[in-house]
Amino acid sequence: MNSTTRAILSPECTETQARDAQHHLHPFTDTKALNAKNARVIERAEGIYIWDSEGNRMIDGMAGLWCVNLGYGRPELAEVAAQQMNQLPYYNTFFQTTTHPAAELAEQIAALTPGDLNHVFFANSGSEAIDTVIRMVRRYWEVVGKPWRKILISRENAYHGSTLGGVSLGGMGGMHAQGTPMLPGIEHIRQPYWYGEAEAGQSEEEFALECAQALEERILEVGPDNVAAFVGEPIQGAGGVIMPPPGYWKEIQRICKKYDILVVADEVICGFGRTGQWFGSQTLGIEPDMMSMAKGLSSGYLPISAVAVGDRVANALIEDGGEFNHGFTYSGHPVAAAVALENIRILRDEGIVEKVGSDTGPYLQQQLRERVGAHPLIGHIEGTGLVAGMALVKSKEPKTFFGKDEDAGTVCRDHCFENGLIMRACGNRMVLSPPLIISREQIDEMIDLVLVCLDKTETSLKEKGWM
Ligand code: PXG
Repeated sequence: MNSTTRAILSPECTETQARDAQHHLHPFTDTKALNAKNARVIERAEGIYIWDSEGNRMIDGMAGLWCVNLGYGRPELAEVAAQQMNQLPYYNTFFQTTTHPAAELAEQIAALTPGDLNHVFFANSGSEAIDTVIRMVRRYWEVVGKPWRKILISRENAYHGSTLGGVSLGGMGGMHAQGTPMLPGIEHIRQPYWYGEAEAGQSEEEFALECAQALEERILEVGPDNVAAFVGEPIQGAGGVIMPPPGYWKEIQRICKKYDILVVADEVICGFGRTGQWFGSQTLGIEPDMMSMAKGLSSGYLPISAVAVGDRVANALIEDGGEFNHGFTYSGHPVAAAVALENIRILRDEGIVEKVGSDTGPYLQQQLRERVGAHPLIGHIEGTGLVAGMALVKSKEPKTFFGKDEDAGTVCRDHCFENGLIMRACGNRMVLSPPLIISREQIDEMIDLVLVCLDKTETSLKEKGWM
């Protein structure tokens, strides 16, 4: 059945939709609006494709939510999970106890991560990893005798999760506006979004310096001795795939070093091959003191996250910190850890990260720029490896963005859904982040669909009078 053929809804599916509408509150969703049209039921998946209950096949251009790096349907992951569940489905890591998978995964993460990130703290989601970062950096400064160093600095339009710590550290205005107040002791500086925010004629390098220097200005405003850490995604993901212009991270690091401020890379999206190296820090030239990771750590097959901790922080906590009063029931969950180990083994043994770096990543970037860049709706394309963001514009020259109420991204996203492609809209930026196992032929197929959907979007936007 091709992607445009519609089957009649099975009774099972309509029942699921009814149950869902009656009882399920979805994340980041206007439930009333959703219930008026019903949720789409996703039933199965294989490789880069997912199928809904109407039999429509879609390319999952988002790898779920930036996480199914290995693609769907790898039996090895199911097998290790079943084996581990039979042997030891759960035990905690609180009671002076550990498990084989948790210890081995800590060792493997320490070996995979760059620099001296030699210790690992486990959690279950990116948000929990970020909460762990917040508590751990503040605890570090307490242990080394500077308990007044509390402030964490991050960026506007950053995404660091949805727990109170994650949402406060993130820089999403719409999230900050709900469930207030946010956590104190967090500052946000401007994001390095050159295409959207640079002055006319400003080079990428000039703009990079200006954005990084906003960090130094803020440090001086709040007092250098009050700042605990700077936290940033190597490439902003949910913010629309904002690729920092050349020189940005180098300057951020210089400033952090000057004022003795810890650097934390939030690798929840960039980690595990997305950028063509194991971590975005390697691609962007960041030498972090700590790294948060989740998503691609298990390719999303089970929830698990981790914070990799460098020697400076780990040694202080271990030698002088006593008990760190923090942790989760499922920290180092043996089944999730076993699945993460198998995921890493496959990524490594099949050379998947290297392939993204040398073959499919550059191919996607080149094809997008050559084929999609010329489309009248696309103002600019940025990204590296298998992650890309595209700015939708009313006009390229002069550069004109859509207005506040002109939701071109959602119009485009809906056309994609209808035409067999999952492409996410972050405001009026369209983003792609497909499974890392995507082949060149499948990239061609995905880009063919992107072009079809952009044409349909252009027609719709003209009908609405937005273009
Ligand atoms: N940090 C980063 C960089 C993330 O991208 C989190 C932390 C939080 O992870 P958890 O596992 O708690 O969700 C994320 C998550 C989107 C979208 O719509 C992005 C994320 C999560 C949900 C939706 O792009 N990123």
